[in-house]
Amino acid sequence: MIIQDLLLKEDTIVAISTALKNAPIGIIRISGNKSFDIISQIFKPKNKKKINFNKGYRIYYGYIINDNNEIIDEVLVSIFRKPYSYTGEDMVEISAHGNIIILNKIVELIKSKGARLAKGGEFTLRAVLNQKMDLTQAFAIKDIIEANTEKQLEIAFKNLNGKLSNKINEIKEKLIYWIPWIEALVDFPEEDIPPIDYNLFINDLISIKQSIIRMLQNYEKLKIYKEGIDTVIIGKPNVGKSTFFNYLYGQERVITSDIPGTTRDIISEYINFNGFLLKIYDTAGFRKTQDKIEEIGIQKALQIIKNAKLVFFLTEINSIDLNDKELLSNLNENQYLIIIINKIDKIESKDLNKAIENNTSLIKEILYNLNIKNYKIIFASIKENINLDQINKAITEFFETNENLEDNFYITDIFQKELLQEVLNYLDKAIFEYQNNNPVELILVNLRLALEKILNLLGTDITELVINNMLNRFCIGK
Ligand SMILES: Nc1nc2c(ncn2[C@@H]2O[C@H](COP(=O)(O)OP(=O)(O)OP(=O)(O)O)[C@@H](O)[C@H]2O)c(=O)[nH]1
Ligand SMILES: [Mg+2]
Repeated sequence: MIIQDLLLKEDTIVAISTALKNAPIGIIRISGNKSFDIISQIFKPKNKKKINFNKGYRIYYGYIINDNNEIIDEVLVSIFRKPYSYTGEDMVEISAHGNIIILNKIVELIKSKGARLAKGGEFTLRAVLNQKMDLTQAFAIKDIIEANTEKQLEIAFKNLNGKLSNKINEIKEKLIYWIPWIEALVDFPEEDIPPIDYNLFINDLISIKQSIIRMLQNYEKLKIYKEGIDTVIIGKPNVGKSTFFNYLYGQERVITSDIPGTTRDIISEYINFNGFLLKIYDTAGFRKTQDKIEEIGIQKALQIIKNAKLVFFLTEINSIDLNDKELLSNLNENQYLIIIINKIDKIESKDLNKAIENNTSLIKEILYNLNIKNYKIIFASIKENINLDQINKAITEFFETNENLEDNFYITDIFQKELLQEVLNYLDKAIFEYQNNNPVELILVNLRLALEKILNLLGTDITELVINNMLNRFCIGK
């Protein structure tokens, strides 16, 4: 199918919009000029009351019937008249029983009456083409569907409400203020056009640049929320790493035992920690070993440690030694380190304070010698649930101090990121041409290109690039 056909929106499209597995209810959507015609051919109302297509927002109860008058399912049919629908076109939603065989049968029937299967994101593409929303909002809808955490949802809803759109429109307005002015000066030099204050102009470009740079930085921060923050649990054998992994995961995911060297391979899971996503790795205990398999596990662990942003270093109270030191020497200064000195339940309470004091100074000395400055030390018993709240607090603090996202607008997709980078590029070029006293035309060319990318971002200007990004990234039925 060529892009032009998609832009014309002449076809009526159909798709299953709910998950493609059996469920209590499944919804099929139809959008386009033939929607009403098609539904009137395949739907038989239960109470003989015909669908009144002059009225939208109505729901009818009845049966989907095939050409042999056989009932395929008992359904509810909702009618949306253009432009008051998701796509801005005439639309029908059929709520059927959520059985995939039934849903596919209904879709086939609808196709036989002249609709074609929608491409992924095509309903939303039509919504953008019909100006029901702009492209930043379309991507927000995708983000809402795909969000894994509360934080992502919060940002997606802000974007849906137009926060990102407002920001991008601000940039657009600034460019639209200068471009025609400069054009006029170039095209009609003999006319009496007021001269441009180039200081103001350049300042404007610089302020646009700054806000774009901020958006690009936020994109990187946000990635952590989307993809999860790489978190690793390390320590000597038998100190309780896997027990801690299971605690964070919320169930017995990995084997724990009192035999040192229990975990040999790397195990990872995503966990949602109070709205933040962690990608957490359990690793093999670190020690000198003759066991080949164990050694491979240790080498793998050292690789994982390099990439981790958040590190849980576990050790056992009264067992801190040179192995701990050697393992800690693999960390780098960009990592946030939470040291858990585990198994304090093994110490009699009368000796505990003294032990904490001794172990604290031991570990601090090691950290000092390794020049590690940022860390938290927590004495705990994971098995006996002692001081786990302190661990939770330390994780929360990590997110709060490191990845604060205070803005109200965010780009969330690589497609948006790449477009903004291009805008930045053209603005730099425009500034460069000005600073080198080059002809104004050269400034203008770059400003026009920057504006073009901004219009792509908003979906005002729908190019092949925009369409491909929507069709590839969105799921079918949305
Ligand atoms: N007393 C006590 N025992 C604990 C505590 N946490 C874990 N354990 C026990 O310590 C033993 C080792 O725990 P694991 O979680 O398997 O230790 P690990 O660090 O994953 O060990 P490897 O995989 O061999 O490196 C198990 O018997 C646990 O039940 C604790 O807080 N107190
Ligand atoms: Mg283990």
